[in-house]
Parts: sequence; structure tokens; C-alpha cells
Amino acid sequence: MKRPAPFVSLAVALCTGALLAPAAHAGCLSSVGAVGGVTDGASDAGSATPEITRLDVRVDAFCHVVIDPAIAQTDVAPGATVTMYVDTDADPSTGDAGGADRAVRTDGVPGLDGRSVIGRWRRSGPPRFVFDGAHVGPIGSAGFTAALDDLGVIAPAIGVRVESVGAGPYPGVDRVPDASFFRFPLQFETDTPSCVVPKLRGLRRRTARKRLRRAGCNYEIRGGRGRVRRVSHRPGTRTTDTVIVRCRRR
Ligand SMILES: [Ca+2]
Ligand SMILES: [Ca+2]
Repeated sequence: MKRPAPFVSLAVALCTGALLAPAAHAGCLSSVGAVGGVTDGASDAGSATPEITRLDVRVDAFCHVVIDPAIAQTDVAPGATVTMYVDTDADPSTGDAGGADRAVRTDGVPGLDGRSVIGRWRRSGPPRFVFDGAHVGPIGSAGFTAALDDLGVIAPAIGVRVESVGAGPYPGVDRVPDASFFRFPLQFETDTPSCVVPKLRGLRRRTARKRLRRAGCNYEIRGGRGRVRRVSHRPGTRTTDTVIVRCRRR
């Protein structure tokens, strides 16, 4: 039976420092509607680059978020892209170099709109976003809407940035914000959020991943193909944090 958990609130997060410590990934039951946004120059992109003039973020009462960059042109031109990056755990040490854990890309090619799926950051192999996540709904000329759960949001705030890249051999770039993320606070209620960390040390990477999944833990496995050498939590710990597992060959 599911137990209701207390509201995840920005106020609580600011008091406890939870903004820096990822909370549990748990199913979102309800959220508090909020809107926010940031404006950007209307002529700071190249002529062949989608000109972003504003980034709007909204959350409704039913655990859905809208990320909607306003593009001066009617549509994203063929060959150009608009990519929205989201730091879902308010943790700059996870995800890409900027801390983004998810991305949704809009391509200016009919029928190949990357906006239809969520990309997840992969460290294994060449680090990159792999667009194999949940489907999202298109909003405006380049934005999208998705469930907080599908986006993998686990913190009482998300970071959002959007980047457009123009077509042609010398593509221009427009970024909003110009540096870092637009931080957007969230309030949402989740179901039971914790996992009990299994024994992992000495296990092969694949086996460790299976055990973490079975335990319902948020986790991140770092390092190569070797065995588990270090774990951020002791076995048996009940936690809502992301369990960091480090593997290496002897
Ligand atoms: Ca701009
Ligand atoms: Ca992150």
C-alpha cells in the first residue's frame, strides 16, 4: 500500500540543504502550479540560427512541466536544432559537464523531430545524450510538455537551459540563459520514496545494477567495467538519495 509522503517544498529544501542533496525518485502524486521565465536578446543569434527571445517554464497541478522557448522565426529552419537541457536533480556533479541529466531536441526536419522523446545522459561509452526515453508532447515551435516522472525529476528545483544551433557550415549558437541554468523551484507530493541499499561491493557492474533496480534505488554507476569498489551508502541503509557506485578493475 502506498504511503503519502510530505510535500517536497522549496522552503524545506532551503532550510535543510536538500537542494544540493538529491531527494528520492518517486511517483509524483500532485504538484503546485507555478510559472517562470527569462528573457533573452532578440538579435544575438546568427542569421541562420533560431533566435530565442524567451524561455518559459510552467508546472501544472498534475505533475506536468512545460518548457517552452520562444523562437523569433515561426519554425526551426531545416538543419537547425533547438535543444532543451534539464538538470533534474539540482546536482551539477551528475549529468553532462553543465549538470544536465535530460535533454529534448527539436530538429528543423519534418518527420525527424527529436522533441518526441527524452534524451538521457549516458556516461558509458562516449558520454552523450541518448534519445530513447519517454515520449513528450510538442508545445509551440520548439518546446515540449512531459510528466515530471518521465523527465526523472527528483529535486525540489530543476535547472533549465536552451540552446539553438543554426544550419550551415558555420552555425551560430543562441543560449538562454547565457551561462548556467534558469533555476525553477517545484513543489510536488510523492509516494513512498526510499530504497534499502543492497550489498554491492565486489559485484560485477551488471549484477550491481540489477540489485539496485530490484531495490528501487536511484543510482549512478561510475567508472569502467570492473567490479564495485566503493558505494556511497552502507548496505542496509534506507535512503532517498542517489546511490553512487564506483567500479574499476583491480
Ligand atoms: Ca536570443
Ligand atoms: Ca544533474
